[in-house]
Amino acid sequence: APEPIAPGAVLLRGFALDRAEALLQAARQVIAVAPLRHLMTPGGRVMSVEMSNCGALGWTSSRTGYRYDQADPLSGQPWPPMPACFADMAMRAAAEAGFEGFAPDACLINRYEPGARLSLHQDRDESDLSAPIVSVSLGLPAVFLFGGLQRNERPARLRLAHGDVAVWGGAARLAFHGVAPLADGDHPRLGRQRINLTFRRAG
Ligand code: MD5
Ligand code: FE
Repeated sequence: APEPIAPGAVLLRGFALDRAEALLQAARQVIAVAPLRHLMTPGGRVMSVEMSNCGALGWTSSRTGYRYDQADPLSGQPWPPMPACFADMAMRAAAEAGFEGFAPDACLINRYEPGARLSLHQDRDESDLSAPIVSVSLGLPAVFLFGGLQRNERPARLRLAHGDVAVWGGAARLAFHGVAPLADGDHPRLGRQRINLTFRRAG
């Protein structure tokens, strides 16, 4: 059953469990073409999370800023197409959370090793902020930090485990959020890592 996290935000515990193998296999095919890499922030720091993308648009960061791009800057080629099982999962999860007709054009793949983190930020590089964001957690559990509309609000902590899907829309769409440094562990399927698939309507 969908668990409300906050206005606009819903947690679907285990929603992706029965499709996790298909998602991981498809992710492996994407990153064989568009490898995971550590991006640079505009401030000049190397991100601890490794990223890649699939779909028409991909999120990247460099000294120049954050942006969505049709091409992988590493290869100059378009990002790999979004696998059907990815788009299908995202659409079904969004519908379960009350967002009918979600059609993502961008999927960011984030890979966390123990110690990797994502500092508090807002997702605001997308042109249509009325579309939700769907995120799928795979592998080691993470402590997700869910804040308010202002950076200085102390964030709530939410454990996200293998197979959990969160849908962030409405009032939560612009909430500050992040991921605490990943605790070490050994996931039976994925070992010492967490993979997060983040589906967005970017263009
Ligand atoms: C992650 N990734 O676990 C998260 C999942 C990112 C990112 O934050 O930008 O790559 S997406 C979580 C999210 C998105 C939009 C709004 C909110 C959370 N929120 O309101 O908390 O790797
Ligand atoms: Fe984010």
